[in-house]
Amino acid sequence: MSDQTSKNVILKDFFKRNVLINELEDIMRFKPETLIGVDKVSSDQLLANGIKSIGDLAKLSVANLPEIKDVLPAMLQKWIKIAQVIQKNVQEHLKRHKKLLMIGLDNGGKTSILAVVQDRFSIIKSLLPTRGVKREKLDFFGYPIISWDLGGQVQYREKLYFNRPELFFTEADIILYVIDTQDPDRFPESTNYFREVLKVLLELKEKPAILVVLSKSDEDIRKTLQWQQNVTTIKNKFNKVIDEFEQFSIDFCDTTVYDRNTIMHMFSIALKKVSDTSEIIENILEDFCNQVDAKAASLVSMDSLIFGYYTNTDTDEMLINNTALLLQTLSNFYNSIGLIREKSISLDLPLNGFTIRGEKLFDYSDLQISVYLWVIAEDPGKLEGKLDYFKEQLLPLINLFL
Ligand SMILES: Nc1nc2c(ncn2[C@@H]2O[C@H](COP(=O)(O)OP(=O)(O)OP(=O)(O)O)[C@@H](O)[C@H]2O)c(=O)[nH]1
Ligand SMILES: [Mg+2]
Repeated sequence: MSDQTSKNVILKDFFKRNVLINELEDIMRFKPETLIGVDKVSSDQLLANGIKSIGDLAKLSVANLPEIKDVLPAMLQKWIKIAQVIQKNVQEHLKRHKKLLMIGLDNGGKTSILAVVQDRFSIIKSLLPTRGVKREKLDFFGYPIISWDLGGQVQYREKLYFNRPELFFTEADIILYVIDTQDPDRFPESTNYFREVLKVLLELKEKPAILVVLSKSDEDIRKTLQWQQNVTTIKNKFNKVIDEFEQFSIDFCDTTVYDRNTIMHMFSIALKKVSDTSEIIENILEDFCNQVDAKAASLVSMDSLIFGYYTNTDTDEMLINNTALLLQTLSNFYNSIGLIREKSISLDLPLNGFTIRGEKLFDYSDLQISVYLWVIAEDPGKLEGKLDYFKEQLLPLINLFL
């Protein structure tokens, strides 16, 4: 945010005093007369020549100036250059944000998920169906994201998105495809929509990270046979579609708005797919595993953000991350009822032939949230003496990720 504020201050200098800049991306739609030095007569002439916005001005070429009545070529040249500087700044700013597309049928829970990420729980009860596309800026642990929430009602799906796909599906970093696990009647419809989306991405040569979000996986419902069958059906149907399009790597992740952790967990997985920093973390974790003869390692914060992990098998991945999340929840609970005074734990879970151990590394953010290193190792004793090395290697990188 502070970065955006400083950009606004610099760009503001190009505009007349009374011009209010709320959102940087709106600037390109401002009229030419909002720029300092563009008088009303010139502005009207620009408009008469189809130059209606700063964006239109930026598209002109100084080498090939159009002739415009009452506007001196030198002035026009200057305005074009200013518009191009503004455009470059705005584009650079927007590029730093990850573009997140929320896609899925109406009533799937897309807008609710975005509300939870922003801690706006109270609005969930009164949410109305999203009309068209709603763009929003989010800040996920300091990670700048622009979310595009594509309302899933049939009129938008059929008449809007696929008529001009390039307006909606290009340059996305992450797609969260949301499906309501409690609504089996609509699984076929959702599968078809998912296929259409992949088809259009293929045509546009776009390759975002895709996560299929199994929404409304509420704690009580998860225990029912019906829900478990529903999830199996969804996975079977979606995997068939995924097989049709080899080039996409797609994961599944279940969430419920009644447990914020599930949503933070899902976002961590999605961001991990597009973040270089977590790749670096993964490399260091691999290196560390080799040094201490561990077969898996994961870095998890007490509020369930998985910073990165290294595992060789899917089973180990499930084992380490689920154990970490569950034991940390348990530790938070013990802490809340005063059974453990310190917010720090070192947990050992001896299983057949190996141990899962969690060691507190440090606290992050003003809220002092603990971050733990979890490992699966035959001999966790080898971890001792190596933790300091680990802290020195990893801490600077974690700071990058935050
Ligand atoms: N039980 C349950 N209900 C949920 C969950 N998430 C969302 N809902 C409910 O599902 C309904 C639809 O949620 P929305 O977030 O508006 O759905 P959407 O996907 O944005 O729908 P459109 O905007 O029409 O595309 C609301 O009544 C929510 O309260 C969940 O995890 N569990
Ligand atoms: Mg919505």
